Amino acid sequence: MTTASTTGGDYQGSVCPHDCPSTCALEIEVRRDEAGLGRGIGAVRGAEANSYTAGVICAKVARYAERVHHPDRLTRPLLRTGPKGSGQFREIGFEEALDRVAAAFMERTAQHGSETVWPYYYAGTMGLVQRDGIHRLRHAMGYSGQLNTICTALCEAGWIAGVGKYGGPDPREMAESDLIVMWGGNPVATQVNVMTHVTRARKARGAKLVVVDPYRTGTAAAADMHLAVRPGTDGALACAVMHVAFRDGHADRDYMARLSDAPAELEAHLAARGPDWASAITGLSVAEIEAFAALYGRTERAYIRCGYGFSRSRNGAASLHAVTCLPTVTGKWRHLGGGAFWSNRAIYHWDKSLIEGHDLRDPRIRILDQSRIGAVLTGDRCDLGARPPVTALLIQNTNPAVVAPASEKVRRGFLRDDLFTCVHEQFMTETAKYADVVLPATMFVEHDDLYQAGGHSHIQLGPKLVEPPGECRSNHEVLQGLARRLGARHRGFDMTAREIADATLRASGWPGWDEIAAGRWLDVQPGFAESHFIEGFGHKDGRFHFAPDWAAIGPDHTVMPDLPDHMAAIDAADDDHPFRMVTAPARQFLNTTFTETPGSRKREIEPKAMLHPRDAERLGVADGGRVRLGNARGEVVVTAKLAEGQQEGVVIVESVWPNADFEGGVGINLLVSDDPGPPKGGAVFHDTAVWVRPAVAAVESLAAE
Ligand SMILES: Nc1nc2c(c(=O)[nH]1)N[C@H]1C(S)=C(S)[C@@H](COP(=O)(O)OP(=O)(O)OC[C@H]3O[C@@H](n4cnc5c(=O)[nH]c(N)nc54)[C@H](O)[C@@H]3O)O[C@H]1N2
Ligand SMILES: Nc1nc2c(c(=O)[nH]1)N[C@H]1C(S)=C(S)[C@@H](COP(=O)(O)OP(=O)(O)OC[C@H]3O[C@@H](n4cnc5c(=O)[nH]c(N)nc54)[C@H](O)[C@@H]3O)O[C@H]1N2
Ligand code: SF4
Ligand SMILES: [Mo]
Repeated sequence: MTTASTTGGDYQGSVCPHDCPSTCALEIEVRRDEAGLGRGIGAVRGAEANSYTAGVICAKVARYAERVHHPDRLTRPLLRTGPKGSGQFREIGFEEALDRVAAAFMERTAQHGSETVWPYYYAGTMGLVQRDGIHRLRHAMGYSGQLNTICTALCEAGWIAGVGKYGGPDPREMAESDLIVMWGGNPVATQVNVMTHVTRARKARGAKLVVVDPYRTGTAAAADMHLAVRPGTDGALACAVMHVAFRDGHADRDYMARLSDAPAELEAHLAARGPDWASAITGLSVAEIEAFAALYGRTERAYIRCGYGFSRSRNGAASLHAVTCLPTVTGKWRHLGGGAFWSNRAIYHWDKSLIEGHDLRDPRIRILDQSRIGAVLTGDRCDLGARPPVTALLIQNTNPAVVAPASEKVRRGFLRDDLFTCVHEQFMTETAKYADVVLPATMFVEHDDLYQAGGHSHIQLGPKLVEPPGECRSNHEVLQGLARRLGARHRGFDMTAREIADATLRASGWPGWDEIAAGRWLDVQPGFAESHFIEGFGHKDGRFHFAPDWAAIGPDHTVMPDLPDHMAAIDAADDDHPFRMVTAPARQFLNTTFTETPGSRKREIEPKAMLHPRDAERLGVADGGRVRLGNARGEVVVTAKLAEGQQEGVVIVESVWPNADFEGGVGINLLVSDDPGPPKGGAVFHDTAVWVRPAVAAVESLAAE
């Protein structure tokens, strides 16, 4: 798609590559040289013609030119010259850099076996070829596997437990709902397009928006009702709402008899879980719970949009499952604009064998937990057993030195002398600073890729639009270079990224690249009956499961509740740690991406701890004063910000700021545990008990002594 622009460039179709369920359809202004080659980008806007994006994108991506043309972008391969983490490097050639990486991998493999190399990646780009191609090298070489737990594992477990399939009512149907419940998510900051469809419903139908979130986010501030639960108590709220539905005649018994597994057991189980019970756990008043339950009970077209936030606790999978039970008890899945939604990932039915090299996979190779990178690198026997240590890393699209839990362990791991680390990055992140070899990476406008959307239903293409700066290479090109040197054989290494994308589309039953490009995108939302589970849910018996088979989902299943419940497994506050800390996403950042762009930094200003004014008063802390937060893992110092709209005993630190932006260079994930959330792992970023003290008081009391 090419249209004229007013500022000289032409607009080309693309798609936002970032880890955000909105996966916005973009139009990017391309600046060209005399020969017509794309040399840079100008304005970035949302595609009006895409029915989900509807012309709206977030501010941080609208400013993308400042990221592509950032003066600090990495453009040359670097070799470490100073101590690990010092940031001292010298430039080397790309071929030499790849030679060194391959030699290090071969040398360590000879010493310890192939599992000693851990290709470590995540979702800095969501393009299927550039993100997931690393598995092809992994499988070809027998390198260690990665269990992806840093983001979606707890949601996956909770959703699949009841529904049995990753899909649901078309997210655009929110515009036709009378009640949208945003449960544990903050789309104003994290996926702005949800708000487009909510706004449509409010304008056209007078729809209500209810937000369940421990603090007054931008989304909560815009809501008709904000339920400021204590973190990690959503299961209790969900149970009480179902209790009221049974009590007040809003339960759809015919529906449950037809399409659920254990409605009678559920009703009996919920008898003791009413609003009084839930009030004591959630900290909401009985009146708030009754009001929400009544509104939900009487509204047919009620759409629950599950965010990720409330899953990031030790009981997160149980809580998510409990929430998905609501539309089943009340039969709301049947209605247009009704039901619940988390992710549409199953509707794409990708055949990723070419991208990931499935044919080469050896099931005997160990799989290491991504969120426990600190434990793995510091040799924790829980993770390694009797198998070899990890002595070499290839890292693409992720910044674990900042984003992973228990960051002190991560730091110690990266500092190990016997560890060889190659980081392929766009910027000198804190992870890249620990590397022995840093390789410069392309950005999405500089390489070809294929994208799916978790939060809607479009397959989209992101073609290469501009030439990369300096020597930047795409992930695929780096993998090709390493494969050649390591002797890894697979036809995927001999194809271009676009050829792989095209072949993957066709193998998955979709039209090829050119055909999709001609139509700009492909909307693959299944029809109403399938999306609303009219003929049945995803399990073999076609029923929604109130009593999940947790054992089929993950190894740590014995701790899971038999029926939806408040699972009291959280890091509860106690006398020594009276606050529950949530590290919710900052609006102008995307994880740590955009922490390098001036437009985002100047709006976020600095890391802050949001405290209830009464807590602040009790602590003797003023707005703008410094506070120290701590637990057994350590302490961090941040600026206090007084905030109404959250309960006392709750502290919010919006994230993910670089560690370097905190006093002493230790970031917020120092305090976050790397305990795996059951039943199949998952990082528990919003499940941390801490103490809070005035930061200056400690110094004063020392002085007084
Ligand atoms: N601006 C911005 N956008 C982003 C990101 C970002 O960092 N910044 N990150 C991207 C990524 S990787 C993801 S996965 C998505 C995540 O986007 P979301 O689905 O929005 O999930 P979270 O980021 O975990 O947190 C969302 C909200 O959950 C709330 N929350 C925390 N604990 C609880 C709880 O126990 N109960 C309830 N009810 N709510 C709770 C938090 O206060 C927060 O407001 O966003 C993506 N978009
Ligand atoms: N405290 C706290 N911690 C959190 C969270 C939280 O809510 N609170 N959220 C968690 C969640 S949900 C997630 S998903 C993780 C995400 O954590 P990460 O996956 O580490 O996400 P980013 O920080 O955005 O890092 C992505 C990196 O990929 C790089 N990158 C982008 N595109 C490419 C490319 O094409 N090639 C290469 N080689 N590199 C590229 C970017 O420059 C960036 O540095 O963080 C988690 N950490
Ligand atoms: S809302 Fe999400 S998908 Fe859309 S442009 Fe922003 S980060 Fe990208
Ligand atoms: Mo995420």
